[in-house]
Amino acid sequence: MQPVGLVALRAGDVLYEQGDHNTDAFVVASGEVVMFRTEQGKRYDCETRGRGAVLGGLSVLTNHPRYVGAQAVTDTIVFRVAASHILNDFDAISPLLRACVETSIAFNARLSSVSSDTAAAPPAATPKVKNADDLIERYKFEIDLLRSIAKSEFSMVYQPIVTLQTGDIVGFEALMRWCHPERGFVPPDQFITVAEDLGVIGSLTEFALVETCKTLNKIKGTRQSDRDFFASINISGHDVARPGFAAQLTDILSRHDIAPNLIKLEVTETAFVPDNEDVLDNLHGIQGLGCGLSIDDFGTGYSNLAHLKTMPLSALKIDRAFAGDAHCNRVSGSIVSMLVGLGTALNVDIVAEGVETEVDVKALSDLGCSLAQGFYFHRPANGQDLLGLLGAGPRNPELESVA
Ligand code: G
Ligand code: G
Ligand code: MN
Repeated sequence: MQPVGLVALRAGDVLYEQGDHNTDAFVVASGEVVMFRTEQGKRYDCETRGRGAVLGGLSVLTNHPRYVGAQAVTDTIVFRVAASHILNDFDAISPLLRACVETSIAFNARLSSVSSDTAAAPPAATPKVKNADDLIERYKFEIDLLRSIAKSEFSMVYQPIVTLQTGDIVGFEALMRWCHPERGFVPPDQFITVAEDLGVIGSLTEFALVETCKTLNKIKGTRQSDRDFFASINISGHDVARPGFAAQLTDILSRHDIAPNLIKLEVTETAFVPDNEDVLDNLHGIQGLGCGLSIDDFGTGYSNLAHLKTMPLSALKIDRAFAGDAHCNRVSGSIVSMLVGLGTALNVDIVAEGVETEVDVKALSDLGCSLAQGFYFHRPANGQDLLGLLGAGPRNPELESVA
């Protein structure tokens, strides 16, 4: 079952009854719901809740049957949010905040038991949800993302990676694009983390791997098949931590008949902490298979340099925060120069990202960088345009539709 869904209620529909099992909570998107409880066969209406209110959250957090029932007063739309989704989020918040919530729940429970002893409990105030719009926007985004994953509304573009000195293309980075029918283009920075939170990043990673393999096969079918270009694919820290990821990668490459040494996987340094068995198994699996491993945006996270000793690395990608102003900023220049030295010592490639001008090219080659990527050379291109850039039309157009 998907972690988030939409439920449309007609006026009078009961969403859940007091005592029901609590598999979900709900967020009101529009309309109005009355909370009611039943005692000795008599119904008591408590309060009504509107847009942005959370229903059923307390029983999810306490793992208690529904304390009260919920019924639509008008035609109402609610987001259904799986209990497991809420409990995962709850586990991820700071222990202090979690303790505050748990204390409030316990306090609330004590208050209820006191007030049910005294005959006339004062009516509870309707809670005001300050960030209702944010909450609703977030759930709409999650639903759109899940629907787009189901419908495969994603594509890949490819940005060439070149030899800095000559501009010759040696490989490319695969970048995901989400073009939603109503939202338009949504940047990966926005949807990748949400896909990670929802636990569906694996489907997107699989899509990136499969599409890139298909593109490599199209390149194989061109005249310049004597030259191999590598593909650098972004994966998430969640992928590296998922048991069986290396086996899945092996399977995809063998199904598409792709030599593993043509694939480099890019992981950001913060996600790249080999601190548990599954991560280590995957890293060694990837290394054993013969794929490269690059650290993305190097220098921007909290690198534990000790990890460099143990990790099977093939490249460090210098974040554009440094590469882009190495020509005019002494600190950035020193950092690039230090990273080039580190690359030589570790025997790994150094790729400068975000190269936009000729001045950048000159500064970075003076500092000893050998590979680069950026708008100065090429913008990300779709698969067809990439084939053109690699300097070869299809050897046989029919081969292309086979690939
Ligand atoms: O579905 P869930 O059990 O999470 O819903 C609990 C909500 O109902 C909470 O907001 C809680 O404060 C409220 N609630 C629980 N018992 C009562 C009650 O006796 N009276 C009122 N007014 N609200 C209640
Ligand atoms: O496409 P753009 O350059 O805006 O990408 C920004 C960042 O989004 C990339 O640096 C990368 O970290 C992330 N990203 C892009 N495509 C993918 C992808 O297919 N998978 C993952 N996990 N991250 C991606
Ligand atoms: Mn990257």
